[in-house]
Amino acid sequence: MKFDLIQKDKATKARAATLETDHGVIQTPIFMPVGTVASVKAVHQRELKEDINPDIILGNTYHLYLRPGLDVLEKAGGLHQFMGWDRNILTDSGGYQVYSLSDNRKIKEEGVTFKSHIDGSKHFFSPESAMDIQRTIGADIIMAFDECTPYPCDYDYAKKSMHMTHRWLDRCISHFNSTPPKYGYEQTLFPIVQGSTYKDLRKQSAEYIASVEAEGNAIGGLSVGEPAEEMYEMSEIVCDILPEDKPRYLMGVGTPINILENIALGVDMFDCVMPTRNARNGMLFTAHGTINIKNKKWEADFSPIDEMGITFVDTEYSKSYLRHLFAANEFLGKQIATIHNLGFYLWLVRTARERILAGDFLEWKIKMVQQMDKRL
Ligand code: PRF
Repeated sequence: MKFDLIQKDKATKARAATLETDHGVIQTPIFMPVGTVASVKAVHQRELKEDINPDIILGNTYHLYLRPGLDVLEKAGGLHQFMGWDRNILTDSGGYQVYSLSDNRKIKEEGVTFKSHIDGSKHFFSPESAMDIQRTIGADIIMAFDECTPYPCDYDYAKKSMHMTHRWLDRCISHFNSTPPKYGYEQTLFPIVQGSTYKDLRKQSAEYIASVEAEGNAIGGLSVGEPAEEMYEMSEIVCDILPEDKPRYLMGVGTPINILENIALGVDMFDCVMPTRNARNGMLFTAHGTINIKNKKWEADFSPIDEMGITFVDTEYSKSYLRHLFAANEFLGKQIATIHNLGFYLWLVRTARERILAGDFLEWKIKMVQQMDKRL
């Protein structure tokens, strides 16, 4: 993997860069649409590629391991082939989804036992198996196996958990290095900083993660219920320690405002279910605030969904029509809303990049944050 820092913003810590893997170039800052079960929910590949146009999407080890399972993925020749996506894929390691979705999970030094949320069957993930599974899924960027602590989390637990995540990282690295990629292209492992909302732990964890000299680094354990200000404070401490010449990925973040604030602190990569999940519930993100399209006020509003027209759905359909689709519980409503939201998120990070390159990112960010902090 190759990372080129192209421009550092003068007024903030924002950066514009490019990241290159065997599946192509990723221009950063980037937002990665979430495709948990080998599908970015409600979006066809053609719309994803041509209309939304991200350089990379995300998949989940936990879900893909349970269904369709590794046999099918391996026979397909990996996830890219299986789902018809020839650009980059990043997979999360499974730990986080085990904690949030499965029943009866038990976390031990050796690994985590859990019951499938699908059929209750029992499974075990370890740092080693998380590497093997992600090798088989075939993502370009794979994540270390970590524990994401809940919020709030007492200091002693956060500290113990962070040290275990570091020991798990050592196991991930040695196992990863001793197993070759399966499909002929390179895979890259990103370690994850933890440490809850404690400054000293965050600092210690970022120093440890930096010391292993991976090709890219991630920040976990944030956006789990803490106030946004606390997230920004932790993100800043960590970004200031992580190496400048490697990409920084903030996991599971967030709202459009969270994304701009974290870009300003030096984060390059983001993912979140918010644009897709909220779309399916009728919530639209726009440059002028959020819209609940189910609201009666849109009943006879025949103006376009979004005057900006970032994707074709924005001007092809009216607010009134989209509201009707939601009222009638039509699949198409969810599809339109998802394309709109992902189109907007990708526009946001692309424009952030343009503003960084043009040298007026801060002014633009301040204006956008103020504008977007509204309900329409
Ligand atoms: N760890 C992993 N995946 C994650 C997180 C984490 O801490 C988060 C936290 N926001 C989202 N996804 N492995």
